[in-house]
Amino acid sequence: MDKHFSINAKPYEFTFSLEKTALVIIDMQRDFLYPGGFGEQLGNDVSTTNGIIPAVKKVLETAREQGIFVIHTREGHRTDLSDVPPSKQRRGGNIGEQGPMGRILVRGEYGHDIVDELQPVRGEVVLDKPGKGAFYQTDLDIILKNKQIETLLVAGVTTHVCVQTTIREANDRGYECLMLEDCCAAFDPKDHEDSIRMINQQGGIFGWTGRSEDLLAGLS
Ligand code: TIU
Repeated sequence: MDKHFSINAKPYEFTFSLEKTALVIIDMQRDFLYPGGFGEQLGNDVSTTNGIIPAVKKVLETAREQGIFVIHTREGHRTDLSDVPPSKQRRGGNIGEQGPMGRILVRGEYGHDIVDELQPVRGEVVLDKPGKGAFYQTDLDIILKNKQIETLLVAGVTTHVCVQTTIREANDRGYECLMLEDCCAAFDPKDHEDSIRMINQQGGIFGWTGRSEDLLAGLS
C-alpha cells in the first residue's frame, strides 16, 4: 500500500506519495564542500556548503529507511574534456586543471566524487551531469518516468546554481518539487535566501520549499 503524507511547507502544505517520490541530492561533491577543494580555491567560504552535510545525511538515512528512491548527481566531465562547452571552459573555473583533490570537475577524480558522509549505497542512482541542471544531457527524465516518480525532494549545492536550475527544469517537465531549505546551501547565504523566495513565490511558481525537520516529522 502506498503511503501519502502532508507536510508543512511554503507557500502551502506539500502532499506526496512515498512510492511516487524520489530524493534528489545534487552535487554534494568533495570539491564543492571540503576545505581545500575547488569551491574554496575560487574564493568561496565552504563552511556554508559543508554545514548542511548533517541535515542531508539525516534525510538520506530516513529516505533509505522508508524506501524512497534516491538519486545522487555529480557535476563533471569526461577526462578528455570533450563535453565541456567552450563557454564553460572560459567561465567555469579551471575545469580539467589539477586542483588540490585531483583534476577539477573531471569524472573519476577524488574531488569530483560525493563526500564520505553521503556516499551512495547499492540501489541508488548516481547521475553524472555536464551542466548545472540535472536533466540536461542525462537520462534523469527516463529514469523518473520508468519509476513512475512524480515528486522530487531536492537537496544539495549550490542553491542558486545547480539546485535552482534542476528545480526549474523539473517544473517544466511536470514534476512537483519540494526544495529542502536547510539541506541546500550557496556560498553566499543571500543567494540561498533569494532562491527560496524565487521557488515558492506566486503560489509556488516553481514548487515548494520547506524544512527537513517538518519532512522528517511528517514521515515518522
Ligand atoms: N553544483 C553547482 O552548483 N555547481 C556550481 O558550479 N555552483 C556554483 O555555485 N558555482
